[in-house]
Amino acid sequence: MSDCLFCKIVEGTIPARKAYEDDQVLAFHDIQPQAPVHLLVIPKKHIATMNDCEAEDAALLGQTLLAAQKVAAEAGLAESGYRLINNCGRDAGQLVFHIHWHILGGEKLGSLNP
Ligand code: DGP
Repeated sequence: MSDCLFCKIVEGTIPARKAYEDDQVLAFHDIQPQAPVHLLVIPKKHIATMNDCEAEDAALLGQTLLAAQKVAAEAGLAESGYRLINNCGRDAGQLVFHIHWHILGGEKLGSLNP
């Protein structure tokens, strides 16, 4: 998609510090890290949000999550743990409308429990 920031990172027209890449998935460091380790994992295919996923994307989504597992392990987070977050839409604070998962770790993260 021509005006999508993350598609431009996939194409290489906007630089990013890549952590993982295969034929369908890319992971790179977030430009505004919210934790000592903050990576983004995306399918290369442009899907705007979680709401836009279709049944035909099931394998791609699985591949993206397995890549996230691998990236987290390579970042040294497998034992200590990490948070995997997808923001979907306005109320979640989604800013980039190309589906992505944040990997956050490297410190004890705040509890999500009330
Ligand atoms: P979200 O709010 O879930 O849409 O998160 C978007 C994330 O994308 C946010 O944490 C900052 C990151 N980001 C925005 N622009 C760039 C960029 O040009 N390069 C990189 N590496 N990350 C970016």
